[in-house]
Amino acid sequence: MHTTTKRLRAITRAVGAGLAECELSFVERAAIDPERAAAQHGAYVQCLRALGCEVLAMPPLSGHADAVFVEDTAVVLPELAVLTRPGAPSRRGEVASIAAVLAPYRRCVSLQAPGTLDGGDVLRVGRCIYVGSSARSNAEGIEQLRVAVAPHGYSVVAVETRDCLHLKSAVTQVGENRLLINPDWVDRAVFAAYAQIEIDPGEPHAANVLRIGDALVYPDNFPKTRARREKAGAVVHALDVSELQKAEGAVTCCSLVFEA
Ligand code: CIR
Repeated sequence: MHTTTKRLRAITRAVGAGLAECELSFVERAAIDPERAAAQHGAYVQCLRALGCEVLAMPPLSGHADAVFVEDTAVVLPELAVLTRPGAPSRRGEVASIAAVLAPYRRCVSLQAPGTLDGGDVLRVGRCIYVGSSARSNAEGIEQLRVAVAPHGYSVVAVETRDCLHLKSAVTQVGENRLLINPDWVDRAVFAAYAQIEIDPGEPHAANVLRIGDALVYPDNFPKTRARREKAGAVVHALDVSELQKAEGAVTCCSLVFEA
């Protein structure tokens, strides 16, 4: 009998030459070195491979400065993929090419105007999907997500964020029942059901971690928060993503990781 084994896959998109024209909301514009950004992204992709992902690497998308941040274009669940309608109009043209890559692996449904939603606002913990109610994700987009996922047993909880771009700027999952959180940017009471580890207050951007299996992919410029995780026994892969951070990117945003 033929059996297929599922494996981890990660969609990524190479850094485009126009990254410096990116959208910025809470970060001051600073010169971005495109070659350095590409090298940092290359190391990130290598890290995903080392962690067992088959990387579905896409070429840059011309005319779309932020297209490297593929996370914002889709919410990939085991049962289906929800293609988003990103909150920034400049980013909506990124979605079609991601849909084409996802189609062999998942049934895809699309959010419709006037709904908007960025994948960076979506934090799934088991069957609960928290969605940042942010400048990028509106009530209509969150409601459409709820309708799409409810038949599969997921609940959707809208969460207010403040002073940050996305919900996952403020909180991500670092363990089975454990979150890393910046309580200045999101109300920690919303996540009272989980163990919470606070970021070091001197590292406000440190809450965004990419968890692959038990490993954590993490920027190398948050040493104090990282030390807290390592002390607790976490395996942390620290990467220099400083040029991507200038584009208000972080580690979750550069991939869509799923099993298929
Ligand atoms: C933007 O503002 O849309 C991009 N410059 C950064 C997007 C980062 N996305 C993410 O963290 N999910």
